[in-house]
Amino acid sequence: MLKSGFVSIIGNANVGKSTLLNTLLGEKLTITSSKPQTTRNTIRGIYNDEDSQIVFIDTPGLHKPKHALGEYMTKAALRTLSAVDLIMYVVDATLDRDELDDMVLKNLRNLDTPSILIINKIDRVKDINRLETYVETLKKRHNFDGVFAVSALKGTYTDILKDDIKAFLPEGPAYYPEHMRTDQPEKFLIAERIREKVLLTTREEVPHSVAVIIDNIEMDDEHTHLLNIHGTIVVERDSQKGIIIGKGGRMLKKIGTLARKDILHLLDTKIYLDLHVKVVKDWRNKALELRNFGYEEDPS
Ligand SMILES: Nc1nc2c(ncn2[C@@H]2O[C@H](COP(=O)(O)OP(=O)(O)O)[C@@H](O)[C@H]2O)c(=O)[nH]1
Ligand SMILES: [Mg+2]
Repeated sequence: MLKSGFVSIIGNANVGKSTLLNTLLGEKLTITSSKPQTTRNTIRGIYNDEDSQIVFIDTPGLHKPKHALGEYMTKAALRTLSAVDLIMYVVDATLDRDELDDMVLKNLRNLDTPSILIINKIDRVKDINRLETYVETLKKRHNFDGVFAVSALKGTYTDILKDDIKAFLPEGPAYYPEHMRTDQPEKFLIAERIREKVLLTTREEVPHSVAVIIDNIEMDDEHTHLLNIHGTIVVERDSQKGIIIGKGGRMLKKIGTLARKDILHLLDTKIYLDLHVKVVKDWRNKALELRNFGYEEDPS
């Protein structure tokens, strides 16, 4: 019998939720970065093997909302919790407290859903006593159904974790066809790869001010099998547009080159990537723009 179910990955920004998802899936699905609030949408990553299908739900990090975008992200994260089979609460092993633990653990207490504590980044732990104290505090605040220490980045103990996750799942049907990797359309995955390269190459407020839209994807012609992708990088201010384009267009070229390589692996096909930069003033606070850029209310 197949074991199947839904598993939510929650926790503060930057603790390694998306990295853990990619490692558990065995491939890069969601983008990651050292900048907080990299993940903006709820993304499903589907894991299949002979005896299980696990649908992981990667959520934006929970945090105190500052923008309309931030509010959307926190709501999206909390809404997924009541309907899943297991909640994975991820913390960073190198920290000894997390300002959101209180808020999150309070929410977990009111749910019937089983939850496990994942202590991530153990490859970076220097003070084991401090970590033990932190874990004890968390365990006192919430009665977790399991505690796991892993390194998502290095893949340490993540296979054991996967087996234990399966043990929490009921017997059930496959919810998605076996070849499906995610519920997100290809356009979204492509746009995210481009946004990841912007995050990688820019600093301060620029990463947070960027949205990427794919305007058009078309096959060049049947013989070359070259996929033409036209995308727009949206920013909030003229000065940010200048930064993204760079001197003599150098920055945009760099972003394009990095993104093209990555998308080539994603789609396994040759591509031509054409990128433009556009200013939409204050888009993060405008409901209509949020919808246009793909951050709409999730109906589920
Ligand atoms: N050293 C170390 N770094 C990690 C680990 N997991 C994630 N990271 C890094 O932490 C940062 C945030 O990761 P990300 O997955 O985007 O976090 P998210 O915001 O929780 O989704 C990135 O720079 C990752 O490379 C880990 O196990 N060890
Ligand atoms: Mg993330």
